[in-house]
Amino acid sequence: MSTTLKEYLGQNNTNINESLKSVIMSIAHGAIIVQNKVSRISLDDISGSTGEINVQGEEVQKLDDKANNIFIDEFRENGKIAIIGSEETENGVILNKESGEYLVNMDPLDGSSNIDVAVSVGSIFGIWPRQDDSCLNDNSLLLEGRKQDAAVYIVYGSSTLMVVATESGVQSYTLDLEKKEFIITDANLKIPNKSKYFSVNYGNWDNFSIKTQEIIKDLQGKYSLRYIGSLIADFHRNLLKGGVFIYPADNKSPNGKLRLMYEANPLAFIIEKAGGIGVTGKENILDISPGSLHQRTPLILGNKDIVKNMFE
Ligand code: P6P
Repeated sequence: MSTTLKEYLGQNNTNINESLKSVIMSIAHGAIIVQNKVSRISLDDISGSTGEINVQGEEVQKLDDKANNIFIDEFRENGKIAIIGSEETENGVILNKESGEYLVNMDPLDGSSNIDVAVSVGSIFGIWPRQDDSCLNDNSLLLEGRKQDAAVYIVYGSSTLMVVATESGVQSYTLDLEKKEFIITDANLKIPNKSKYFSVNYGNWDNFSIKTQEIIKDLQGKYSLRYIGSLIADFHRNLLKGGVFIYPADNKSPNGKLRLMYEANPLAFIIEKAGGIGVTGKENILDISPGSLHQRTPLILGNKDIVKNMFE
């Protein structure tokens, strides 16, 4: 008998309060809508860019915009979210000053530069409890990753998967397209002890520090290289099969490329609950005291035994 996300969250052993459950269900509902858009991108003429440049200085893909609006609408309807930070919006979006209990930082569509070639893309969410009832602004969103109550990502790939991490552990769900329900497929997801892969963009080799080049050379020959160029796809494979994802600081990106609040923090939370670790090379991602909503960070995610030895 297949257990749906709603049924699993309704069980007593999840120690997730009703408001947090409703936020996770809103993400699931938005993901079902986004999955349909992703699968029809060329049929509905929503491929390519809007012609605008976002706060990151990157071309906005039409589906970035749509995914952003779909999730913001879901969270507005939910009523439990006070404010949202998004890769696609320069400032936080205030939704509910009065009854908002949570704040969400999200990358509504990660990897969208790959979407026109049918490579897996994803949505990433960090969910924090609102810290106090004082005024809501961008600074309300800048909380350490360790303070998250939950983190969620969706992979829109050969199947559509949703991974949910809370204090009680990590679960994965697969979307049943006929029933339009997420069905649990792993109730206690853990990163395998043995690593199989390492993921890095060798195209940046000349920009890497000597230390980074030495670290990567040490991985060569021990593990197979897999690099899709879509963070969520590379992360999900390494989480399920064992492996290390490396996007370090380099001469081109001195602070790293990936964003702390809505990429590194949620994924570092998830991998730590699954038995792995997320670091910058100097410190644990989850301990960083954020300075700004779109700040970037070096990001290494993977098996503890490999990642810890890398930078000692
Ligand atoms: P590069 C996609 O554009 C993205 O933001 C992540 O999904 C991915 O991990 C990274 O950039 C890839 O960057 O420099 O290797 O193309």
